[in-house]
Amino acid sequence: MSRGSSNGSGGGRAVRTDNPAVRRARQRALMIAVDTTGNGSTEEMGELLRTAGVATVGEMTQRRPEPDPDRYFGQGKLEEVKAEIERTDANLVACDDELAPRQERNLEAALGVPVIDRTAVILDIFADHAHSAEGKLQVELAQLEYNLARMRGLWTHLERLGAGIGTRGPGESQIETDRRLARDRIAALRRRLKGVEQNRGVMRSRRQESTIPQVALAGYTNAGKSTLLNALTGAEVGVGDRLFHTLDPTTRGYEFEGRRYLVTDTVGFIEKLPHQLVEAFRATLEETVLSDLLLQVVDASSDEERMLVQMQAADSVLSEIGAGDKPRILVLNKIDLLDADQRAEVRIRLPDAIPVSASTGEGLEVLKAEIDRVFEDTMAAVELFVPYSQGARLHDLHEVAGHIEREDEPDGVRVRTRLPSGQIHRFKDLAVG
Ligand SMILES: Nc1nc2c(ncn2[C@@H]2O[C@H](COP(=O)(O)OP(=O)(O)OP(=O)(O)O)[C@@H](O)[C@H]2O)c(=O)[nH]1
Ligand SMILES: [Mg+2]
Repeated sequence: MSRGSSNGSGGGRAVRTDNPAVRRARQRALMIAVDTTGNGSTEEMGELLRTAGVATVGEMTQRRPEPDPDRYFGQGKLEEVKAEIERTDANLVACDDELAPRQERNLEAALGVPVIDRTAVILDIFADHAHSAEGKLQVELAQLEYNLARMRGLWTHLERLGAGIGTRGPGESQIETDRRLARDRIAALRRRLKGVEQNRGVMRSRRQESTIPQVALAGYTNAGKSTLLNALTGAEVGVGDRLFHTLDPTTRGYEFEGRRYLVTDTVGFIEKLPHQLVEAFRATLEETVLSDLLLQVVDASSDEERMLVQMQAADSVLSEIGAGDKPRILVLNKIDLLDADQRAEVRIRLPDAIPVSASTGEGLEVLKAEIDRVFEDTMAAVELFVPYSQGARLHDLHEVAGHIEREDEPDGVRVRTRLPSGQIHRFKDLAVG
């Protein structure tokens, strides 16, 4: 692919804003994106920037089979970007892809303003939203790993700035020292995280030993998972109209027709979630893997294409963390924002999905009944004998079992019931026959 061939070729588009609030914003980004498919959207990157507190003053996309390995865009297109930076008074360029350190360096040299990539923006949002000790450690680890790869680039940049004014730039030894410090810190963070994870592991295994069915909320960030947790269980988890509002897992319970359920809300998904974050948040995401059932929450008010993209993003993260095969219920949230025609349309398009509104409470009883039904489906018939000496286990049984048929005998109780497949092993010693 000759770099020149893409110069100024019609694929680009530019938008500008005259919104005074945007013109006043301190960080004013010109967004750049390579569109490899011809129908790529920069909407998500715009939302990420908004969440990070950066105004978008314009965007330029270039249609090409893949980004230029050295400078992301073609040389001619970069000239256009430069002109656009002038015209929009941008003080930052934000790239809707993860840039190789070399691409980032070359772009900064060519454009004369700082260049940030998609991963840096997401890391920044996570850093801002992390509240728990564990969340903070996870984010710091992800940031260090991201920075380690770029450190040489960073110092080269500083050296260049220092050149000519008599300052001595940090030499190779300084770079090496910094890399070593970063690696030491990474190792220390990993150790501390392990400690925190073990702690949470204890709580988790206690929860798992309990016989209560575990439901995990999964889905695209901002789909309304936390709002749904609150609506189902009466919890008061924070909710916000921004991406990645929730980073820490929260578990709460509710009861439906005498059976108790635990619901866990955790970090949301996005397209191209940086692998450093998937790695760092693996333990948090595992809450999802260990559940019995997933509620995949989708924002029904986004248009059809966005909805598909969001469902695919969730699918790919779920399979990456090993939860691809879990029993799943698709939940179409924010149905209150749809009119009758739109509702009819999504019903045809996604007939198995349960439409709800976490805000108004519409559809929640149907959803609870569906959760109950899916659990019933995973159940198998068992016959048990519970000696009177182990009477407490009848109580355990009542927590998980469906309808229980019991017959009192001289030494204990004969029980016929159905148990969720994941729970059968806990009562194996009582099995009859
Ligand atoms: N109209 C309407 N808005 C909703 C509904 N559910 C949630 N929202 C709004 O959608 C936004 C995101 O809700 P959250 O519950 O924070 O979403 P989340 O999926 O937990 O998002 P993250 O934690 O960022 O991954 C908030 O502004 C909510 O008020 C709903 O059923 N109807
Ligand atoms: Mg949330």
